[in-house]
Amino acid sequence: MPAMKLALRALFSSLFAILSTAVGAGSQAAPPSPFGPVPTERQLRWHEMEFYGFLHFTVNTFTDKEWGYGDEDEKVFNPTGFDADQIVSAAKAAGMKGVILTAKHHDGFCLWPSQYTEHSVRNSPWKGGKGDVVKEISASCRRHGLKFGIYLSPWDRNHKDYGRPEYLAYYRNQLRELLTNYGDVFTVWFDGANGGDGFYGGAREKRQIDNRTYYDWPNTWSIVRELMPGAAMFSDAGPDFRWVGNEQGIAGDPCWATLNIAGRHPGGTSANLNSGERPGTDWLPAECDVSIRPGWFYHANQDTQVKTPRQLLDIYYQSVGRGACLNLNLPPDRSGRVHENDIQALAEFRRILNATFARDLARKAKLTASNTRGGTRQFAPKNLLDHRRDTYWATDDDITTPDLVMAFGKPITFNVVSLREHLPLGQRVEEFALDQFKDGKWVEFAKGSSIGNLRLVRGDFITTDKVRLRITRSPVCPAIAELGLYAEPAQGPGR
Ligand code: FUL
Repeated sequence: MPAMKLALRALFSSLFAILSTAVGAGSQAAPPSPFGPVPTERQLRWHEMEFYGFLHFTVNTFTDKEWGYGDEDEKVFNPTGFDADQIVSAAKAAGMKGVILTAKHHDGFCLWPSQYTEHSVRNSPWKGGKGDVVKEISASCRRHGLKFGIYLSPWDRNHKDYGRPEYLAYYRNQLRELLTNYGDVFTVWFDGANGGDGFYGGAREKRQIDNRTYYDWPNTWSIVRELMPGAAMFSDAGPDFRWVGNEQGIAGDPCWATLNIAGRHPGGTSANLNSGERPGTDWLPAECDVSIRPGWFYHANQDTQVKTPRQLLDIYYQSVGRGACLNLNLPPDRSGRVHENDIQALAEFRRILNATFARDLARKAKLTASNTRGGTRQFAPKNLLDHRRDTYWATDDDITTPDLVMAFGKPITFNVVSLREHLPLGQRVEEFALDQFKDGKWVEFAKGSSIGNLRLVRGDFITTDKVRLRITRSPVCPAIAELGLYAEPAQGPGR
């Protein structure tokens, strides 16, 4: 009998070898070539943030203004119970991964004791002139595991030299202070509002600047690169991420991560910032900035106008869910804390998001793709379910419109589909469609175009035992990192 056993074993092992070659198990295939502009490491880290917050806080909080003229007495800045941990905890509880503080807004008042001006917290009664908001917020971020970013307004309505070359030296000195004394900074936010009337050291006049040339941005950006190489820089035109073109927090559909950067500059045209441009010469993804209240700064008369949890959710789906990052402003009040109404709205918003994304209903699906690159495990559809950005399903180079079927074995009910591309290979897919298996046939329930960092398709509830993804237009083979299905929890009536 041993001879028979040996023969059987030989037969099985050759059968196994044939099968392995057929499905390509264990074999390797080269990854797809990148398509178009691709993100830098710095941009990839920024994409992973997805949701962070602004903190607009300065003399305006106490004068009830949105834009201070620049002649405010430092003594007006006097929060009665400033609590950095309360502010940062509010951001953290909302699910934010970082906060960006207005270290200096257009009024020129500095929230840190800058050695280059008297117009700062040092001359305010707060903490007897010994306070430093930048220090307290950045330290609290470190304690709570949030990243810290700065907003340093280029337009300065207080400074006597604004509009002249001397002001640039002042601005850059302040940037250096902020980037050397307060630990790690994940982003520097360069605002585009420019020029006009102001105090300007007592001149009280109108100063117009040419925002294409005055700021000499490349030399300011190089300071950030030198002192904080990991920081991603924002402006209307990058260099690392762009404004989305509105202050409602809504990205376009589509919202491409690419843009033609030639001829653009901070404070310049907002054409196509909402949708991005395809083809585009540069990877320049969008940030959606919006305030939780009508104003950027706290105004007591807006306490009843805090966005509702449902409004915040709609914004989330139209920003993060369209491949952008969401920068949601939480303005501290005159006590120096985030108001209770804002905290409550954020808590319910977070509860709903957590309940939605706690369980990926596709995680046990059986996946069948019309093609897998090289037939290898390395690019197999199961990579779609592991919630990792670095593994992905890809097809052979000549297969640009593949299908993928997810079978659940029993009906599942969902109303949100998530898709993510593997960004290091560029933004590839141009159109996709989703089908449900209904009454014995495939029925389309959604279609879309840009995917990029994330695409959340949110619609009516669907119950089905099979879902199909069709890539319907792509210039190259797709590289998809994630495909998930989720169900929003039931919500009460009203908004
Ligand atoms: C704008 C500013 O003028 C607003 O005050 C606010 O800071 C917003 C985020 O950016 O350009």
